[in-house]
Amino acid sequence: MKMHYPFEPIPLEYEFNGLEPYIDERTVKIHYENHYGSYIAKLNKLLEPYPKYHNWPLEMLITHNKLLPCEIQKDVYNNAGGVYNHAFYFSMLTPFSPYNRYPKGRLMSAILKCFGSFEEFRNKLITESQSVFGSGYGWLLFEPNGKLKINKTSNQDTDFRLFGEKLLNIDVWEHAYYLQYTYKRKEYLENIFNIINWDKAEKFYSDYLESELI
Ligand code: MN3
Repeated sequence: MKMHYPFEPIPLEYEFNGLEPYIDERTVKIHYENHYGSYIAKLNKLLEPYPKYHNWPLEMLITHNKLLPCEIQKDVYNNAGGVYNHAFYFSMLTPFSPYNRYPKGRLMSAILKCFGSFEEFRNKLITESQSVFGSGYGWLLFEPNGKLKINKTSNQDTDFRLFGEKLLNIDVWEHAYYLQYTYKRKEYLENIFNIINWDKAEKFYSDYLESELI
């Protein structure tokens, strides 16, 4: 995502009702238009009076946040994180297909190697995401040697130490599921496994391995 000011939402690769029954139309629409949309609007508004930063890519607003004027640092950090995390989240979901229930190829091999079974991996990612205190994200990442790692972040933090090595994030802010699942975060997490874009995650992983010749 090498975007810069003025930021725009990434187009959704599915309809608002495309993730049903696992995430309902209303939740996706409000999440995309109002929550994600509001991070974008706020970020643009914050940066508007500062043309010096209009060519900064999104990632840089987060990684080099301390170089920004003090009065906008914190708000830019939070809103740029919100834009980044949501773009990634929405891009890693896809309508249910019986042919996309698991990753294939090298990512699946790595999952089996690191976690023993897909079921074990699934349980670990659900447990880690469920245990986010308050709001945040669960992540599937990989280290430079290709080893998979499950992690979690708070609020709109993004683990940029691992930037470029991310495969998946799961939004566990209440707005991501509360309309449909109320307090049942675990049920949302179990269901989201039906609509993860494993083809895309597989491609990120394979492309990385190819580039590194691991
Ligand atoms: Mn969200």
